[in-house]
Amino acid sequence: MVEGSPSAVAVNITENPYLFKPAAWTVEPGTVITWNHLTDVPHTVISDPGTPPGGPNSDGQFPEGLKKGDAYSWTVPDDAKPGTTWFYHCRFHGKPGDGKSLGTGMVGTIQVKPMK
Ligand SMILES: [Cu+2]
Repeated sequence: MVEGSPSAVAVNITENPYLFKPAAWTVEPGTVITWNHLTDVPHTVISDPGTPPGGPNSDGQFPEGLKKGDAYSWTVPDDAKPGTTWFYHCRFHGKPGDGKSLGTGMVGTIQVKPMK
């Protein structure tokens, strides 16, 4: 996917307070999501326990967390079903939910567009 195409979206990691911005995206399967790290302290993008397998997890690429200037990209699986929802959190600044609801602190949501 080409950056800037409708199939690519971005989440900025910002400070004061630490946030994923926007905190929620609703996207089509195959969308590339890129988290851009813009603060001075490390952050992570980790799917909450209980969310569907194959969700975002920056630890594979950035085991110590993303640092300033890093970007982590994850592609929504092509076979993801409408309405599939991944709640995620930063393991330094957020608390995961139970897989069915959003956690607290530095958290976000990626949802596959529900059926019309
Ligand atoms: Cu963080």
